Amino acid sequence: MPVANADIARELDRIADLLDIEGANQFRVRAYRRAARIVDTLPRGVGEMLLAGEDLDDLPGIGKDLAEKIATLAQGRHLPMLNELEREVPPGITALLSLPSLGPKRVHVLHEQLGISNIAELAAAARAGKLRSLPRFGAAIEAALLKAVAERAEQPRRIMLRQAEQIAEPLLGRLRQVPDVLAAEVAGSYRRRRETVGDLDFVVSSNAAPAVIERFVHDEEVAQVIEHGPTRASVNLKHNLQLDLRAVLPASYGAALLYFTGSKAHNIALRRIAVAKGWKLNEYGLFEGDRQIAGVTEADVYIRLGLPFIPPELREDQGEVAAAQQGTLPALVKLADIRGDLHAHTIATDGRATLAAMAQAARERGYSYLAITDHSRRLAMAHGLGPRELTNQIEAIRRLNEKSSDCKILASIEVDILEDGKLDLPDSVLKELDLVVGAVHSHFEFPKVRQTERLLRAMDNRYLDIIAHPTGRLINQRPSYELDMVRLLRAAREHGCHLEVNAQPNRLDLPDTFCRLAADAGVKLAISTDAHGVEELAFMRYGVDTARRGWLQANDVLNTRSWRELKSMLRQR
Ligand code: DGT
Ligand code: CA
Ligand code: CA
Repeated sequence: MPVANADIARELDRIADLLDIEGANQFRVRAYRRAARIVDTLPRGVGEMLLAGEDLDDLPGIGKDLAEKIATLAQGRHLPMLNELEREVPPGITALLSLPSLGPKRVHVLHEQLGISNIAELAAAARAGKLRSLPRFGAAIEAALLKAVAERAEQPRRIMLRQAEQIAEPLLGRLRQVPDVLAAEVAGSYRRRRETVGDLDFVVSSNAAPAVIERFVHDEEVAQVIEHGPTRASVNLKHNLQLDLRAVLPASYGAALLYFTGSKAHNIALRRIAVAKGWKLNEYGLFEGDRQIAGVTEADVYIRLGLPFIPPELREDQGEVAAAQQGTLPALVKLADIRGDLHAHTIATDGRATLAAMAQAARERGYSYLAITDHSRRLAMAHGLGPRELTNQIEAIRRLNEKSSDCKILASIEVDILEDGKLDLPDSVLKELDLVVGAVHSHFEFPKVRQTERLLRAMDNRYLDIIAHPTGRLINQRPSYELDMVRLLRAAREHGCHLEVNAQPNRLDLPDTFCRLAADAGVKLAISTDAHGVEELAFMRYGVDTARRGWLQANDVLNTRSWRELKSMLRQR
């Protein structure tokens, strides 16, 4: 149930923005803004207050109507009024708010006077000098907007892999249903499982390419056709993502899949091997003169080049071709190797499911263990557990384990690493737990040395087993805090402490390149979902994707082991 206060506040601010853009009554707009600030600064979670039977309209500045809306949001439900506003206001228009000096009032003017409802229209109007004479604008603002729009155009916009999946998979499903489509796959960075993708690349095998392409460009998801020929199309999807489609004959499908999976650098490395043998490699096949010698499948091409199949996640020209030649490619960890999850929350703090429900979901996934790691008290926004509540939870876990033994629930904690590197619970409490996960949730701004030493200090605590989301980054949202990763890994290795690969799709932390550094440094990693609900246990596969991109093998990963074996690798237990 609990939705974070900050998220509720964001929704309220969005309502205020939309109302303001519409030109609504200023009292009304201000009431929502004020409510957003009040909710954001409450010392306790709105969800918790409601559970305690408190009336939100007792809060100063919040009337009955707003109190009801806040309660609806706190339960994670949609507000009909917000849905209606989203329908009334043109879809691209709120993107304008992300530009400097454009608040709702100026956006309202742009829409009302010039009919501008997206960034492209704004850019055109600015270039034509139409903004400077508008009320609330001027030459300086027009110039600043022109500059901002130009900078934005330069920055490639990349979307997170999970969002890309939600768009690509239904499309791929429909494409595979098209008559004459023999096979279809998403290639590109998507298939290499990069954390973000710049666009989608579809490869299709067919003997009737033109008909397939024709069908595809009329898909419901296609917003605009950029380019359209007999074997290829480039389109913009409604989700503001570009998609490149290539259709080839079955004899070329493997070669095309290989080529469009990339990376470009990997392709170049392969082509060099082909050329050295006097052959030619392109998206149609491997050729000796005019004769095709491979290309029906990818493996076919690799074999002909004298190489084993290289998994897409490794195809970044980071030594994989040499490793393949020497027969030293890693046997990458697989989802099926994972035997448990070492980071999950319940309603005791900011999770959405009960302990029993999480345990049942882990059992259904066939896991041998699940660590319950609710927050420690310092993380007030998640109403963290103090020693007494934690003791109660340990009791509840013990009872649960007595009832059923096939999936062991581990009593654990996501303990806050405080400003000075101390942990937010006394050792006397930590030592009662099966496993201790520690995490930084504050002071992201510390300079590198101070932040690194804070984490090293945390590892000095002999009960700390795993550092969760070690860099603190949120993809497309917040960069990593400054950290000397090499020093951290060396210390982790010395202390026998472990790091996490957090599988939340917007974290993927450790990032792939650091996974590889960690394995090289001899540090074992836990791939954990940080699930805040039963459905999020399924995020495990994103963590595995990241680990595979980091060259990790099952042996590098803690939770590929039985609990017995894992336990012997923890500290002080
Ligand atoms: P992205 O879309 O930025 O996330 O990354 P990719 O890797 O999907 O790149 P994209 O969409 O530009 O191209 C898809 C694949 O096509 C790329 O990974 C390799 C191949 N490719 C594209 N351009 C070239 C090229 O000029 N030479 C070679 N050898 N391959 C290319
Ligand atoms: Ca791509
Ligand atoms: Ca592309």
